[in-house]
Amino acid sequence: MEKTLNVQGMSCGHCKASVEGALQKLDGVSAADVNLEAGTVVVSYDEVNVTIDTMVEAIEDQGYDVTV
Ligand SMILES: [Cu+2]
Repeated sequence: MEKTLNVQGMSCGHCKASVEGALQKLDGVSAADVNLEAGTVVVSYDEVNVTIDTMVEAIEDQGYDVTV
């Protein structure tokens, strides 16, 4: 599955790395790619092992707001 999440507050390469790293640490996430200009992250994941809620929480834990 692939899902695009809208993430508020990402402004630089550090933000990109934080969000991508938090997602890639999760079981079931195979890839995460932040687009800073668009304010989005595209996540490739296995829905058997991870939920959208878990991904949202992981991003929020880094200090960013998410809209699905
Ligand atoms: Cu930043």
